[in-house]
Amino acid sequence: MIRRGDAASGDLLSGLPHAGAAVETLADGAMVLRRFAEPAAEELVKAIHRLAAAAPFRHMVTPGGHAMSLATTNCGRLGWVTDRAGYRYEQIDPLTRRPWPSLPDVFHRLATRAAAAGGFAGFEPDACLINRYEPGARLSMHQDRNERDFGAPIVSVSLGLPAVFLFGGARRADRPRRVRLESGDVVVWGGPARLAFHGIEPLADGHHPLTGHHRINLTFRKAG
Ligand code: MD6
Ligand code: FE
Repeated sequence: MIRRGDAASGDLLSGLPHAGAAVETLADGAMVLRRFAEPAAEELVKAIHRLAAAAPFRHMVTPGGHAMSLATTNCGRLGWVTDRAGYRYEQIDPLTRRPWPSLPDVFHRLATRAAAAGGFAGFEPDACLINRYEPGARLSMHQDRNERDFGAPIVSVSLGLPAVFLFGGARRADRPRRVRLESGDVVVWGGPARLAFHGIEPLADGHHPLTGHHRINLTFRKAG
């Protein structure tokens, strides 16, 4: 289903409806808010550069011992980490041994407005995972299940190079849909879709004015 010019997707900077916005339903509880973050994209990328100066991007290691192809950092009270000991949330960045940088206002504003536009009013993120993909980087099919409360949605923001998002069902074997995500697109994801399997196909080479040859994804969660 596509609704053009939905008044629920407000322009982040002016507070006015964003004329280009459209909502595409992926499944019950999951939708793409096309270009919802576009008005804030430059501000978001600037904030990401500041955050990465305090908590650098790094290639985390999976519990199986493989370095991830994408580079990761976090902001917010809790940060998602993986190493040989497993997947979990930590208040302290294991690389810098300091708390993660706090959630910038522009991040918080975007995440809560997108969640509300997607039907999840009252979302209060305490964690933002920042993933940076270069050409060839991918994310294999997984569920997001390290958060305490699956009642809260996830809000996922794409910036820079486009990617193919794989959106499956509650079982790993469910055949996924392929959804192209472009800069400014926001996926909101909760309720009956909260534990759907999903992943990102290997990033195609390219250049984007905002991010050069990278795609950056922000995922906001209520983790604690
Ligand atoms: C990405 N996203 O888009 C990775 N997880 O780079 C995710 O893993 C994800 O987009 C949960 C909900 C939405 C997502
Ligand atoms: Fe995920």
